[in-house]
Amino acid sequence: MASYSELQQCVISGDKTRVKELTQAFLDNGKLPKEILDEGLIPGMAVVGKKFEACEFFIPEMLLSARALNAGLDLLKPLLEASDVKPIAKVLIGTVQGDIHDIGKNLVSAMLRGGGFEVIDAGVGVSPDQFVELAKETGVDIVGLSALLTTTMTAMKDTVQAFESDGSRNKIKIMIGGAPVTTKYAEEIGADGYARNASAAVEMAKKLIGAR
Ligand code: B12
Repeated sequence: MASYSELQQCVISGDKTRVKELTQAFLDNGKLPKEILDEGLIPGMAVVGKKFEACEFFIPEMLLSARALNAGLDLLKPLLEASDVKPIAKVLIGTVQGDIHDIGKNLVSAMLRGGGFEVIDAGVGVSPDQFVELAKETGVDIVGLSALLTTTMTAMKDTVQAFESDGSRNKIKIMIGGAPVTTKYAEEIGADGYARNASAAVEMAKKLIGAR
């Protein structure tokens, strides 16, 4: 039986084929999708981030690792999303303006769906006005903002303000997440909550709509 450290290594080396094989093997052996994520895929990607910071990895390596991670996620997503309960609330989620990182957002979407939420995914690079428009069109209860760059975090503040200016801020709850974001930042910009990972995002969403 393969180990989670081998799966981590394959994410780090960007070996898409092997990541897919190992993820499937863990599933065949009865491992839970969430465990495969938390013990294998995500820690592997965390190492990639550290290597990038230490200038040992550059964009091409990061992209290869992201592709490898996605190959595993593709197998896990349907299982994380499998849920036959009636949606408890609607969530609009997107990566903020200027930011194209979407792996974390996609994971949060999958876990929210699995947690019984209906999710409308606005994609990446979503401007404050687009968030406001989409939230209106779809009548969502919660808006989720994702940012992975310190330079795009400020777009979260602009988005909260766009809801304020529009007069629709009191109709929705806003939760934020992404590597550079913190609870303190959520408080500072007037968001309703922050969650550090996809499972915590589901808990936070339930808390925000009072369904816990
Ligand atoms: C993969 C990756 C890329 C890929 C993205 C592929 C894709 N489709 O997403 C590529 C190669 C394209 C890329 C590009 C860039 N990247 Co990049 N990237 C990463 C990397 C290695 C991993 C991110 C990731 O997917 N992590 C795995 C997921 C599962 O974790 P996550 O995103 O954090 O999401 C979890 C939580 O944060 C939370 N969450 C996320 N969103 C939300 C939303 C809500 C509502 C909630 C509640 C929770 C939540 O739940 C998620 C699941 O658990 C990080 C390093 C890191 N450690 O974060 C750098 C990193 C984010 N990138 C970085 C940089 C600098 C860049 C570039 C600017 C590089 C460049 N010079 O061009 C560009 C930016 C392009 C742009 N405009 O956006 C820096 C940011 C530094 C900073 N402080 O701003 C990082 C931190 C690397 C580093 N250590 O320096 N990147």
